[in-house]
Amino acid sequence: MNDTFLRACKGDKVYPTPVWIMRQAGRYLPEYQKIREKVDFLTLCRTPELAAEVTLQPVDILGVDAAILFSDILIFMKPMGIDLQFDEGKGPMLTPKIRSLEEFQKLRPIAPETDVHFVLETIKILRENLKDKVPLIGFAGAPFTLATYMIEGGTSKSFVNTKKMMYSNPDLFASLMELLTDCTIKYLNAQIEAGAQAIQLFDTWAGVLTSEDYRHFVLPYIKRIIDNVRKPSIPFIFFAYDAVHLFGIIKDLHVDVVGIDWRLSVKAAVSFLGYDKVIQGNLDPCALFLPEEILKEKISNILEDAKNAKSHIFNLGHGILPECPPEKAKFLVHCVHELSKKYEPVGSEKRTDDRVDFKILKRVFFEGEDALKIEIISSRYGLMEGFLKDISKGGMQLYLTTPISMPLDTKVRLRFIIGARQLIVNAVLKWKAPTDSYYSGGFRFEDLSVRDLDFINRLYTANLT
Ligand code: 1CP
Repeated sequence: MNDTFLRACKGDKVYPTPVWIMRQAGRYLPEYQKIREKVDFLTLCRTPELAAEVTLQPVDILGVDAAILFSDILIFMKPMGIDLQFDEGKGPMLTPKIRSLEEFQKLRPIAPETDVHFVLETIKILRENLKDKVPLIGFAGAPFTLATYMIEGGTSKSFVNTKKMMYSNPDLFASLMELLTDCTIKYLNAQIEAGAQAIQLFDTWAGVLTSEDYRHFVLPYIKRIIDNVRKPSIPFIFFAYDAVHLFGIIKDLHVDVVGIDWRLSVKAAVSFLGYDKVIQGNLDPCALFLPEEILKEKISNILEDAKNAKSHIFNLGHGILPECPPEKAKFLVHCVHELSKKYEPVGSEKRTDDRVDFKILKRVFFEGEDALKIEIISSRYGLMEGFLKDISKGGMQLYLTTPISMPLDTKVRLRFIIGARQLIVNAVLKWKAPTDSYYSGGFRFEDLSVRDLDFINRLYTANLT
């Protein structure tokens, strides 16, 4: 199976960069439209053989590196007691609107195995069909986004009824969020049980809240979902749309991947979210209307920016538009695969046992000498603290204050992070026996260019606060 997507989710730098497209099964594909001529959208979602067929279409037609279950975030509204209709061109319509305690009390929690058995069957069919192809992503809508549809009765511009309930009846709003959180946890775990190999949580309307309100009214529920769904073997992707102002909150979520929309450059997003994050995104869906040469340049810029991220999964910054020519989507996938190959390390760069980020905190005196206090994130050993000394062209000394047992000779890929700048070098660590207060070892740099050396020299003179 092509596992580039799953490996990238877990933080491996993968070449070529994996790519999938939000709403990749959809109206822009004539093959999808052909099926939709015969059945309406909800029937399509509720018929496992057909839902599986349209899920597979973009995998076969575009060559994407992941499949996403064909369904909708609103699919469990009906079992909750809400009538859902999709009228052509109008988007979803939900009745009754949930605006009072009486309406809320009529809602039912879902039992995925019976209420949305068709989704679970679709997943099973897909896993069988995708065996030698690509991994399958399951998904759900985040409680706030679902709540907006339930309160507004459909899509909205101002979300006035949602905010009105949030401010004037916070208890009712919290009860609705609580119920939706329970349903989402059950629903996502049922998808995992059925075979979903990664999960994406869509918080499409997160951005309409201030960061203060998001933190207060929404974040606890997001955290509860992550705590109850995320597993080491099942990467968790969090996608919030139009949410740059929420990056300070999103950055601390315990997720594997952060999906970003198209508004901010990947470079800026990485510096806000941190170099230890896997980023998914973020070409503007409208960029697919550009002439090929310019489109290629935009894709190339994103790949270049993403060099700084822990790892990168290419995607659009939001769903592909029904007007998009399918050949442009094909071109996109091809370009991502071709253009990202050049970033693959060659020769000695490939031999890495461990990947270590050194976050330089401040200059200090250590053992009577000038040193750098560092926070260390090792792909093998996790978070540690220590000091760096004797930094030179050839190598440096590392002192760890966190006890670990490490092989005597470890090949590592070191990333120095100082403010928004960073440097990646390959090194070999020769580990010495520990003393009472710290473990120490010497790094020998394997390849260090003159420019890199300059960066290292600057580490010592940098004004760290
Ligand atoms: O006419 C049609 O064929 C229906 C169009 C359509 C499709 C193809 C809708 C109606 N939903 C979907 C599928 C869908 N929806 C997927 C399938 C998997 C994929 O290929 O990506 C997914 C993941 C969704 C998720 C979804 N539905 C979201 C979150 C993602 C996002 O776009 O931000 C939201 C907000 C919805 C609600 C929804 N469903 C459909 C529409 C047109 C909308 C948006 C309405 C609005 O603007 O409020």
